[in-house]
Amino acid sequence: MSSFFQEPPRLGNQYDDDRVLRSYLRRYLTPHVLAGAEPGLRRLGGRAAGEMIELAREAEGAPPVHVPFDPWGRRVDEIRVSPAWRALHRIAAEEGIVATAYERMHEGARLHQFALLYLYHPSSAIYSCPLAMTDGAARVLEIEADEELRREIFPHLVSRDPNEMWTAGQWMTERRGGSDVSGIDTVAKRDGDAFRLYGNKWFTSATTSEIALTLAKIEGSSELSLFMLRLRDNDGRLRQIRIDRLKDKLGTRALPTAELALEGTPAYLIGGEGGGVKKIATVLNITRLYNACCAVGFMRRGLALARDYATRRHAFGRPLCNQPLHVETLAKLQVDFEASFHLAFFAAQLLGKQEMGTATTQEREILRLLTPLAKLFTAKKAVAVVSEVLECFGGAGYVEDTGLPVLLRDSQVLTIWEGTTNVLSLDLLRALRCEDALEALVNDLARRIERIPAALTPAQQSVRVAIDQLRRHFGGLASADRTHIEAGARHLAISLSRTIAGALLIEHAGWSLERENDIRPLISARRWCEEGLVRLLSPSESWSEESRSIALDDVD
Ligand code: MFK
Repeated sequence: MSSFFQEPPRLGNQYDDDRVLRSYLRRYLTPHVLAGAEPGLRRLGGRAAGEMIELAREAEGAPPVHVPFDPWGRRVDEIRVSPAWRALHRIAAEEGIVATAYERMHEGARLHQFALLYLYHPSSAIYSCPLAMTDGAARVLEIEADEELRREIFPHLVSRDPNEMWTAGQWMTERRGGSDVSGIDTVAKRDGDAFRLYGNKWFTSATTSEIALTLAKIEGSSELSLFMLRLRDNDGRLRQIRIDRLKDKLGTRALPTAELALEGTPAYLIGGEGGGVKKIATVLNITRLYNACCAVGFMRRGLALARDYATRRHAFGRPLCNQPLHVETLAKLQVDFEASFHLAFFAAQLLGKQEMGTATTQEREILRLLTPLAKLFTAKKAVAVVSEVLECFGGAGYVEDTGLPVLLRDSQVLTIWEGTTNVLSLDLLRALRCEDALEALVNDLARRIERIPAALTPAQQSVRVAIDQLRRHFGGLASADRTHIEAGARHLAISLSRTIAGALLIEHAGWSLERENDIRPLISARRWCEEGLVRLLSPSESWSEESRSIALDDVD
């Protein structure tokens, strides 16, 4: 009998082991704030490498079940979830994953919260999804809801008590689509001071939540308005909601996602009639940044596992960590991860400032641009990085009970959920309509790379050239037609993201070299910029009959 077996990868404390996170927090949180935050970060870093991994595995292994009827034929539409899923809710509340952002004890509250989310997410079986929507709902209620509703609902959304904390859904998607929400058919009929909603929702994640935000047209109006639904009665039963079925998804299997019908569900109008898309955009902008944070969380988890494994796995007579090509592969993944990390956490910082009322006009404009960019760029990178991580494990990366394939299946949702890459590239064009936004951004980037260590001069030059190219390209768009502009939007979005990440990496590398005497951020910054930052298509390149002829060759 063969005695050969492979050593599994092991995880240490996910806070203590994370050089990139710790360096970033040291830089941007005051020593006093960091000292207050660290015990919680360290505790969660331990839980994320221990009990949460087991809970996530259990929750994945016991996906939610829809029970439409009770034994006597009465319609109940219960969704049964595993005890492990409920335990992940408890941990989220205890660790203040949502609450931290709303306690607003200091300007770095969002940054602190994103650090918690980043540690929590990869071990949460995507409980991070209900939390994202809960956070978005808390913010929209804070801004838009009347005093009474806010007093009743808001404290539950931001509670640290697992028994008091509620989660929220965000139910926009209907049969006609999740991207083009103008096709929403749900109708809101007046019922005294409140409303009742009638319609079908095609993707409703977190169907076990207590509340949901949704869009509907008030009877007689063609405009969408924003509504809040109280989903359950005092016995926890759904109120006038029929669940048709749970979705059978590629990943996110522990998360209940349903198709359902609103059959006169009581609803509260939020923020007055009309303007529904604009109001729910507040939720989307928060969930999109959660998406970015979760994407970097997955990348970091994949790397932590692959790095540890590289020290244990021997092939061709030596460990993987002594094999040059394997080391090169891990180094490239680290660079991609660091670039993504900086994009996501820069956005978190700006969001925190905006919420504290300390952001400048320019910072608010930058945040508006950065939100779709951080979402789309990190999501694409997460799929690529995690896919490569699986390859680092060879066949083991393709075997379910190693716990590795779930990382890839779950990463794929990040490119789709809350706006696909293309929808977000088009949202970038919407954000760029504010004429000063791009200028605010490139001026900010130029300032960040003014003072740098000599070793980064070529990287600095790459960012400067990229900024010039972006400025010129953007100037040229003024005379281009809409078809050409849209066709080139993804290239523009990726080029902007790469350039922003380049500037942020350079800036942090300078700080880290000076203050931490650490050369590693400099290596990442240099390598990132060497890869090339900008690939823009001229308007004539980006839309042509040539593209059409190969894109649609079977159907044209
Ligand atoms: C985690 C596990 C999940 C499990 C599986 C889930 C699978 C996926 C399920 C899904 O279906 S997820 C899909 C979720 N859907 C989205 O994320 C929506 C994507 N679509 C968009 O974002 C569209 O761009 C949008 C709906 C916003 C387009 O709608 P409109 O009505 O054509 O937008 P319009 O007219 O340009 O903008 C209306 C207003 O909102 C404008 O303001 P003004 O009235 O003042 O001009 C816009 O500026 C504003 N606006 C739009 N997007 C904004 C925004 N403001 C701030 N931030 C934004 N992001």
